[in-house]
Amino acid sequence: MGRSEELFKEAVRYIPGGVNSPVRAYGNVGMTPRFMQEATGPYIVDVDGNRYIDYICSWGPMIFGHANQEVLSKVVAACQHGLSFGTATEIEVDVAKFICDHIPHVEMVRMVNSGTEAVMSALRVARGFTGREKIVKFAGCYHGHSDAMLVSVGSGVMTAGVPDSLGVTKGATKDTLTATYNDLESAADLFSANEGEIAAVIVEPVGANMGVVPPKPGFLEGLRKLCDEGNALLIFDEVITGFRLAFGGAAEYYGVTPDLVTYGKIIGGGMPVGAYGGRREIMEMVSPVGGVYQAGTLSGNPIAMAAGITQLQILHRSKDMYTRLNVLSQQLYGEMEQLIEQYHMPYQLNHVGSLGSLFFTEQEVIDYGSAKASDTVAFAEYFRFMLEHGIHLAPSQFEAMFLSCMHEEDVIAETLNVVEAFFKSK
Ligand code: HOZ
Repeated sequence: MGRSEELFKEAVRYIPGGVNSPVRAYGNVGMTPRFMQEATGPYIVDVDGNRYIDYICSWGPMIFGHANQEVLSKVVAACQHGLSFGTATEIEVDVAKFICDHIPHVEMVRMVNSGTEAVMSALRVARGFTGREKIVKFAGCYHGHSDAMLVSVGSGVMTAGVPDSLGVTKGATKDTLTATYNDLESAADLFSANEGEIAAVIVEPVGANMGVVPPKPGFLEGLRKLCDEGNALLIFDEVITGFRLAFGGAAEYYGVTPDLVTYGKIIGGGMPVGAYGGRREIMEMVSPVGGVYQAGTLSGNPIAMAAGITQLQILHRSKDMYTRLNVLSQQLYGEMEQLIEQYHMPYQLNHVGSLGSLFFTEQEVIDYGSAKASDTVAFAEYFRFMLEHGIHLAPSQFEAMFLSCMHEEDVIAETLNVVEAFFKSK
C-alpha cells in the first residue's frame, strides 16, 4: 500500500469522505485520491514521490505554473509583517485599484474569501439594487455551494448521486429559476413568465463545471439584451474564466459586458480569495455605503493580497502570455482532435483558450443534458490510464483541464503520447 492509500484510510476517520472538497475524493473514478506534497511549474508530486504533469493547476489559479518564484517571494515577505490584522491595509487598496484600473466593467470591487462567497454576495447586491427577488441560473453551471445556487448544479453535485443537495430548504431556492445553457429562448421564457420580478441572470460565460461547454455565438449577447430589456442585472461568474481567457476574462474575450462579475481563486494567485465587482452605482449598495450587508474578518487578508497582486501584475505586464498560453493550448487540443479523428474515437473535445474537456459521448455537448449523456465509466478508465502514465487530470468527467504557460511544447508532447496510447488501447 502506498502512502496515499495509508493517508486516505486515516483521513476518512476524521474528515467526511477523507477530503475537504468532494471532487478530489476520486469517488467516481474508482480509486483513492493521490495525496500531493509539492508542485513546481507544470508538475505535481505525490507523497510517494510520483511526479505528474498537472492539468488541474489548483482549478485555475496556477496560470504561471506552480510555485512561481516572484509570487512566492512576495508572500514570504508579507508573512514577515504578520498573517492577518482584521483591519484596513494599504495592499487592499493596491489590489482594488489595480483591478479597477485594468478591467473596464469593474469600477468598484469587494474582496471575499472564495468564489462561493463572491456569488452569494453579488446576488444579494443584485437583489438590493433592483428590489427584486428572482434569479435566473443555468442548469449545469456551478456558482459555489450557497443554498440558493444549489439547483441543477454542475461540478461535484453532478457525480454525487443526488439531484441536488440535501439540507437546502425550498424557501432558499424558491426564487432560483433555471434555464438551459445555450438556449436563449428558455431564459426569455422565464423573463416572460416572471415579468418585473427578475433581479439578475447569473451565468458561467464558459460553462466549466459540467465539463467545458462554450457559449454558442450570440448566447451571451442575447443574455445581455434580455437583461437590458427586463431591467435585470447580468452577472458573469468568472471564477474560472477571469484573468484566464484574457486579462479581462470572458467579458473581454467575447466582448460582452456584465453588470457584476465574480472572481475566485485566480485573483489570489492560489490563496483563498474571491471578489465581486462591477458598476459603481451597483457596488455602492454594499455596506457600509449602502444597505446590502456583507462582511468578512479575513477578507482582503494581507498574505492573500500579496499573492494576488503579484500574480495580477505579472499577468498584466506579460500580456503576450495569453498568446503563448493559447498557442500551447492549441497544440494540445488541436492535436487531440486529430488523434480522435485518426483513431475514430466516439468522443467530443470541447475547448476555449486554455480550458478543455474530453467528453465520452458521441453527441455534441452544448448543455447540461448533453454533458450528462457522457459515459462516466469510460471517463474513469481514461482517467486511471492517464494517471498511471503520469498525467494528472481532474477526477471527474464534469470538470475542466487547465493549462499553464509552463506546459511547454515538450510537456504537451508527452501528454499527447499518453492520450494516443490510450486511444490505441481501445
Ligand atoms: N468545480 C470545482 C472548481 N470550480 C471543483 C473543485 C472542488 O470542488 O474542489
